[in-house]
Amino acid sequence: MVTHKHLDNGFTYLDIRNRQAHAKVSLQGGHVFDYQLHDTEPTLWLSQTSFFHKDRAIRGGIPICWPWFGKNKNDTSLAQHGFARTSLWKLHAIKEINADTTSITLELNDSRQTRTLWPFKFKLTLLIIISDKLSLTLTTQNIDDKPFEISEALHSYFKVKDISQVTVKGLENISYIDQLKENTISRATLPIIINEEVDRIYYDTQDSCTLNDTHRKISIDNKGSFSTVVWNPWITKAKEMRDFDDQGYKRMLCIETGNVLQNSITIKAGESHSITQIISTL
Ligand code: TA6
Repeated sequence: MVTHKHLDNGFTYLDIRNRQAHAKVSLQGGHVFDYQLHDTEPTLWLSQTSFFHKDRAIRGGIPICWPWFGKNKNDTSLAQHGFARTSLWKLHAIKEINADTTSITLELNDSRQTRTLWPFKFKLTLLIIISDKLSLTLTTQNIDDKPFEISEALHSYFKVKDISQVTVKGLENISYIDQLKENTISRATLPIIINEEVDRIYYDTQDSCTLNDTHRKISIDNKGSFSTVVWNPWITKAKEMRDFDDQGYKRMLCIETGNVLQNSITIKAGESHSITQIISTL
């Protein structure tokens, strides 16, 4: 069942329920901001102080970082992570495939406003499949007459019981850029543990990884992605962000499927590229 609902402040969203799961998706930002299997804790983390406002990305769920990840390399005054996550998307299709599976397709097209930020014609499609797994496929179509380069991420916030008990397996022995140490290159031989601020871009990897929590595992599989970003703001950074509740860092970890920095993608005129993240809560 898919119903249109709204928060007390009028923020509207789609409420999706089927035999397997419940999810919430806002057209504002093309943003999945809740997903959970029935009778379990949400798989995605949502800040208790998130804004639900047209000019701000929801803090949590899966923000869409596109057509650039991080700062825009040509104009650092532009909003970090691009404009897709603060744009109003169009609802293209709702398909209740069966009792266990629902798909939602959202679309974002270029406009005069987007072209002032990024001078290209595009069609962006987000296919969200909600079942016992959550799958997001972001497809970029270049409908311009010249190639363009994008960097992108499905910036997923996962909910954990206690960050100090979490490990992430699958990224051992893969080089990463440490965004907290002047982008030095490093690699770890052991699974990731989080006991301080972490902001790492693992690159040239298509590997899946698994978030091991005390009471469950969350596996993250990718298609069309060559970068994985792992982020936890820890204490100080969490306090600095108004839309990030101060204790929230203990209950979340971002594992982001993307194509970032040297893994940026150039799409020729008339061609397209897709990136997929598949989330399984085990
Ligand atoms: O997740 C990686 C990252 O680029 C971090 O450096 C941090 O800035 C995070 O994204 C959140 O960015 P935001 O613009 O949503 O506050």
